[in-house]
Amino acid sequence: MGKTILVTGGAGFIGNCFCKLILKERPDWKVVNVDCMTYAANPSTIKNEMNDPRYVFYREDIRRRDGIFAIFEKERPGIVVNFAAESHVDRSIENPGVFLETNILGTQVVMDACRMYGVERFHQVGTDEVYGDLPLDRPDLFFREDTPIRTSSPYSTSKAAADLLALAYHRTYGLPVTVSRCSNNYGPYQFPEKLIPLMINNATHDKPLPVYGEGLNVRDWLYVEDHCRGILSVLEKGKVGEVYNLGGHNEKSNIEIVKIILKELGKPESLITFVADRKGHDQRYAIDPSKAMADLGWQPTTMFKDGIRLTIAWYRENADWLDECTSGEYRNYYDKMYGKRSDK
Ligand code: NAD
Ligand code: TDX
Repeated sequence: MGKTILVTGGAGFIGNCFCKLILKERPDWKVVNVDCMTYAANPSTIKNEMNDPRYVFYREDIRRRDGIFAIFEKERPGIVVNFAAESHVDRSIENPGVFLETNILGTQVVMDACRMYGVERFHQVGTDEVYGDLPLDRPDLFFREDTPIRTSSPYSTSKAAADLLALAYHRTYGLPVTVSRCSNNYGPYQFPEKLIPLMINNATHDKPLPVYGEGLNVRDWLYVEDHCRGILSVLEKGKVGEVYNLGGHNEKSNIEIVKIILKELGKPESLITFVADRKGHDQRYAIDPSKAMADLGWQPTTMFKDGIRLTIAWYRENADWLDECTSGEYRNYYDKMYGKRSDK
């Protein structure tokens, strides 16, 4: 057996894709997934991996020091990748506390375990949202690794704090840390609170598509497997103490995305409803990925037009998975977030 890699948040959208990638492409690695299964995790997401003898799952919360240390004591991972987080900006605006607890203090617990047991690498999965936003009328500007941190939401602030704490653990304690900051991901298994799966789900059921503001905000979309390959490149070729931006120059406004989804599903644009804007809504995200490309030889391979078709097809073929996510708590969430959100 080769390496043991411990992944936190491996039952979520990106962490699960990463576990699947490692199991497929690193046949002598063992994968330990630590996830407390919040609302964002659907047990069906990990059901195939559960049968793999190279995969172990622990239902544990990264905020629980005793539980996390006990897993490290037993598994002795060589590599740790921290995906676990509260990840939805709108929820952070409603309830910031849990974002600070999981995203900052949870990261601290995982890094303390790394220090105690010794690891070859701790990798922190970060976001481009830590750089704030770019103006819509300056298409020449991009986020670089040395762009100042300037956060907008409680979510991005908690992620920035976690990045900085990880880099501080490197400098202060010599923990072998790397950080990646990625743009918006899309693909199978994304929880339908995020733009693309929410719009696919609503359009499929002929429900209104709630576009915030005028739909002109721009996001830089990356297919989830390309992100996971980027993280693997950082683990295998990246330099300790460094930050790597991951993105694919794939900027689209929200309204463009919504129209592409409607067209692909054969649904009318009359389903689009413009609703009250998100508080503090970031205008534009756009990554300059040239450092990762030059230093790691990484680059995205999935074109948006192919990735979005694959994604829509996956949601159509996995209606049961989507139904599992949208039963129960989701309905309360949806009513609270969108029920009283006035039309513009
Ligand atoms: P997600 O919400 O789909 O999944 C998060 C997972 O973490 C869930 O399985 C959840 O159960 C688990 N989790 C949450 N709190 C936990 C805790 N206290 N202890 C243990 N497990 C816990 O999120 P995602 O979209 O897969 O994002 C994964 C990571 O990537 C996050 O750190 C996020 O900030 C970052 N990121 C996401 C995007 C994106 O577009 N989705 C882009 C850049 C970076
Ligand atoms: O119903 C909606 N209507 C709408 O217009 C939703 C859910 C979103 N939007 C807009 C807001 C954003 O401009 O779509 C854009 C994308 O929104 P989200 O999917 O919520 O993503 P975003 O806020 O950009 O953050 C995402 O990318 C960076 C992830 O959720 C983060 O975890 C990641 O760090």
